[in-house]
Amino acid sequence: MNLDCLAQRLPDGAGQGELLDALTRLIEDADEIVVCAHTNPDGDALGSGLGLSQLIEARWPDKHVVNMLADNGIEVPRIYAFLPGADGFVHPDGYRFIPDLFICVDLPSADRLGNARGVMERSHATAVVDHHPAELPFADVQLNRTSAAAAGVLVAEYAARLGVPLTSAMATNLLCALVTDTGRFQYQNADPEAFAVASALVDAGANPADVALHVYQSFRQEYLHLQALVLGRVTTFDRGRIAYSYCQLSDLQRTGARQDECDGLVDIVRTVDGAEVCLFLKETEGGKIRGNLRSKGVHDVSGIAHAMGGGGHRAAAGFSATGSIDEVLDVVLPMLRALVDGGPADTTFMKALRV
Ligand SMILES: [Mn+2]
Repeated sequence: MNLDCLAQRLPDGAGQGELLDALTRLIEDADEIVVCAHTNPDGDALGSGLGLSQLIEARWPDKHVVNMLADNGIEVPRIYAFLPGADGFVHPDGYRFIPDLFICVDLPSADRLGNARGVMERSHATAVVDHHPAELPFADVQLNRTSAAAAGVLVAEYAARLGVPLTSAMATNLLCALVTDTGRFQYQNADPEAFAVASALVDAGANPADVALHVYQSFRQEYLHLQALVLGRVTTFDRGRIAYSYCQLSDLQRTGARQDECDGLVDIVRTVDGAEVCLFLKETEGGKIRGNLRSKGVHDVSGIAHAMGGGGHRAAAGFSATGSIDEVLDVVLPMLRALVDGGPADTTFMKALRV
């Protein structure tokens, strides 16, 4: 499928064509452009950001486009280091300029910009290209299409609208975005559009086997030992409808696994037969607990993430909380039980735990 076919499949940018044109005007008015995704970047954050910056450079070679990580002092997670352009990210504390345009990708809230928030705030103009449910708009051009399986889908759609042929580098980045956000095309968001875009990306030179090799078949032994610990702790309750597990900082020390390797652990929990909703808790430096929620069916877990001060999609959401893993379980498990049983949640302790 070529880009023309893709443009036909996405005739009006699924209703967002005017916003894409508004984004074009912001880009045309800018010289210095920063593209940045959310803190703790995943495959969609990195892939869609790199794909978008490469698209802008292809269409407007005179623009200076900078890819920024939201956090100071972090590296691109090693499984994503193969992405074309991944070696070119800058950190907020190493960037002294005032951008004409700051584009957030895969980011529903300025809160998740981490250290890059100050760079956005000093930018002359701002834009969002995202597929999370819109929270409070925080940019001049706010494109949130929740039906898109990944932010990378919106970037592919933008390329089609601009009529810019995808390079194999762009296609690889966008395919990584799509593969990871759909859980290898296994989640509920793996819709016809996701497959149509994937087809166009493979046509343009992306190699699915190569993406899979780096992202899913290149784990360090230390990480696999951590996986074994997390697997050993999988617990179900409410007749197996709820499953959870967790990872403590001491587990990292014990196995030698690294914090940035832990993002896929929630997917272990969701493999439990019969589990309708899943929770994975990860203890992080500074006494915070990062929570990942997943729904395998009809339940919408985003409300619980919101109640905990986080956000996300109905089938995949997250939050941060203070307290111990046990304390967070004491708060979130009753909410999950209320969700699957249809009853009211006990949120008595929520305020105390919110960050
Ligand atoms: Mn995403």
